[in-house]
Amino acid sequence: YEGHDGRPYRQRLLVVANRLPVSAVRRGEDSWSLEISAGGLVSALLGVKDFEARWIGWAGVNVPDETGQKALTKALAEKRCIPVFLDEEIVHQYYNGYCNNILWPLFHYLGLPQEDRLATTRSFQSQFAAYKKANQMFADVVNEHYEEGDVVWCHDYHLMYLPKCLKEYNSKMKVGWFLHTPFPSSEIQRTLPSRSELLRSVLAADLVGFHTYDYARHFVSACTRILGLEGTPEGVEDQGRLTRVAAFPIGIDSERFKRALELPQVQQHIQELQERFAGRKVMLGVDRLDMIKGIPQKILAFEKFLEENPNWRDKVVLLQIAVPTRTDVPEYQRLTSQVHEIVGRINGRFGTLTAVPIHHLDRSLDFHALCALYAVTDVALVTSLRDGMNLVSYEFVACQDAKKGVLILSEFAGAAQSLGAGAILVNPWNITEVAASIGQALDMRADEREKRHHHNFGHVTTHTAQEWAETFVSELNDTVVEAQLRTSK
Ligand code: ADQ
Repeated sequence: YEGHDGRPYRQRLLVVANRLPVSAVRRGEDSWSLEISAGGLVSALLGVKDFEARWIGWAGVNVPDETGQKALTKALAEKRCIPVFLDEEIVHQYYNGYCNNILWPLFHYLGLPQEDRLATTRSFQSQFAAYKKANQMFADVVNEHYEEGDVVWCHDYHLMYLPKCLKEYNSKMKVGWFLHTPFPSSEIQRTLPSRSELLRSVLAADLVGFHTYDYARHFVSACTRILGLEGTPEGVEDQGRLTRVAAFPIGIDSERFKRALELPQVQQHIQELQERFAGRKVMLGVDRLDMIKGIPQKILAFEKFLEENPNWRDKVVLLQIAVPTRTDVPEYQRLTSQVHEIVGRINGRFGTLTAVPIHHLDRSLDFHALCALYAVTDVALVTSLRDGMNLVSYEFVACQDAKKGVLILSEFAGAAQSLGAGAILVNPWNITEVAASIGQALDMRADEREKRHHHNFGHVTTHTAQEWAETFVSELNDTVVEAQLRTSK
């Protein structure tokens, strides 16, 4: 294999995630069009030095027929992607059920299903069986494509059962697993009916990574309390075998944002936005519309701020951009209605014939529009109730080198550990505190803003996504070498 600069790649990196970084649309019986989602994760993994990355995952579409599967596999191969085909029933039970209805809320401290979600708990066993079956299907595809010397990196809560399946195929396979969400306190993990089986499966990996030291510590405590294993400063030991556990905080590709801001069309967009909101301070929220992002709490805090500060009412605007996700789930539908209801009430209460205090958009923005918005913002509001890291806070900072705006950041986002010194940290549940911090941010002196921005900008531009991926992969390689040394001793 050959690298970017003509040197041979040292190794292949098989990146396994629930979703491939492409959207696939069927154009005919045997033709597909593919669009690569150019997110930070993709550029990070493509940029890992000395490794040639290949992706293995679900393409997000149901392809029941063999002709379609063959054609899609061929089209994806050109993008270095390898599909795992999941049928509708498996997707329903594994993805909508076990992943999104059980693990996602649990890992964000929202607990196991109650009330209407309880119906799903009754089918818990079948959902867990589907979860294991789906993970085994991923393992089959990895095993089919694995070549000696490859490094396998599994991603996220969808694939906790995968390390075990892979090691059963080949105990010498180098397997790493990284969790993008928080790992909750062991007291929360204890409530999960399949707690031991999942922990043991993850422990089959050689390296287990989290965004923060706290999540890693929670994982080690869960293994000691629930499985009775020994936790060491390096990880978890089971009968002489060590699974290394550590924190690898993710970052973004900050150069991509810098380059975008220099484009004439983005500059033009920035100017239009500045004219549109002239005379008003711009506050911004960008989130997937998910319970964990604390959107209703954020909007209520903004209402409280307007209530207590009449002088600001016509001088500030909140732009809340919320991409709808999991729209077929009743809880998410309720959240959307709740947010619309609150926004409508506040706009009715504080709006005038010419201006409203909140612009709420239920949609995704393209990358350039997002960069322009970040650049014109005076205060960004990230009020997640829990969040593994939160990359929106990083993206905002990366686009603020000219303006040096203020970041209000939830203490329950992983990013609070890295951007805490530059941001105003808040408890998102305390609406009075968030309202006060909005006032503090809007009134902050330029020298103070500059100092805070300087701290955060330095962090975001040095701890990049590429550095994150490289550190994880090289540590995974070292882990395996160490383990081999141990056994040969
Ligand atoms: P997410 O929960 O999706 O990721 P986040 O880290 O903030 O949260 O990333 C969201 C991404 O989507 C950002 O790149 C953002 O620009 C984009 N996005 C969000 N709303 C958008 C909109 N309206 N229009 C366009 N783009 C939008 C999960 C975890 C996080 C963790 C990441 C990475 O929940 O905690 O930081 O994975 O590990």
